[in-house]
Amino acid sequence: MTKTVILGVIGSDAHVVGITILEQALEAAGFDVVNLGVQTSQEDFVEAASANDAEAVLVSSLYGHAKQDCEGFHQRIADADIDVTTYIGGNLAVGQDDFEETRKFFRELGFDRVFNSETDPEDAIEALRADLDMRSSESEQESQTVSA
Ligand code: B12
Repeated sequence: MTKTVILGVIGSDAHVVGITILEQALEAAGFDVVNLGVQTSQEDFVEAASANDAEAVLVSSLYGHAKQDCEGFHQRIADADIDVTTYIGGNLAVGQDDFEETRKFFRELGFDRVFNSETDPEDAIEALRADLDMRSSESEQESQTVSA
């Protein structure tokens, strides 16, 4: 069955090239992609996920303000009573910080996976295939190998 994923750049961020590449790669891999484009609010991500019965929400952020833009995002998802896998990727912090710290921060916010700006779209696709296929089987989920 085709899986629907929501894709967009959060906050006031206008960097469009990354999500365009991701959209093309995801579509080529057989996903139904709803690309919300740049400067997308938390509310729009949640509404689109709900309206399209999406399996996953992929948030992109390049301009260094992802931490502020994503505060409360998972509470909104919970309030909307939807069950989606959430990924975030891009240049998630200002400057060259320790990415493991950044990953930890966003995992604690509630994102299932956190990707840096070196991510090959195929890595995200592999992770999505693993996560979305395994939702019905927790034991399989534990054995999956992609690290993000
Ligand atoms: C082009 C560019 C711009 C263009 C954007 C044009 C457009 N409409 O897209 C313009 C000139 C408008 C611009 C503006 C700004 N920019 Co700019 N920009 C860039 C630049 C040079 C390239 C970005 C790009 O297109 N990369 C190519 C794509 C293919 O790669 P990508 O975006 O990284 O996406 C890939 C991965 O990150 C990953 N990915 C991205 N999102 C996600 C999400 C998920 C879920 C997953 C799995 C993966 C993933 O997969 C993508 C595909 O491979 C980068 C520097 C750089 N070399 O990256 C700076 C950069 C992103 N910009 C930066 C900044 C600071 C700004 C401004 C704030 C500058 C200013 N003071 O005005 C503004 C912000 C404006 C705004 N409102 O967004 C900084 C961000 C710094 C930070 N995070 O610490 C960077 C890193 C430059 C730098 N070294 O300082 N920018």
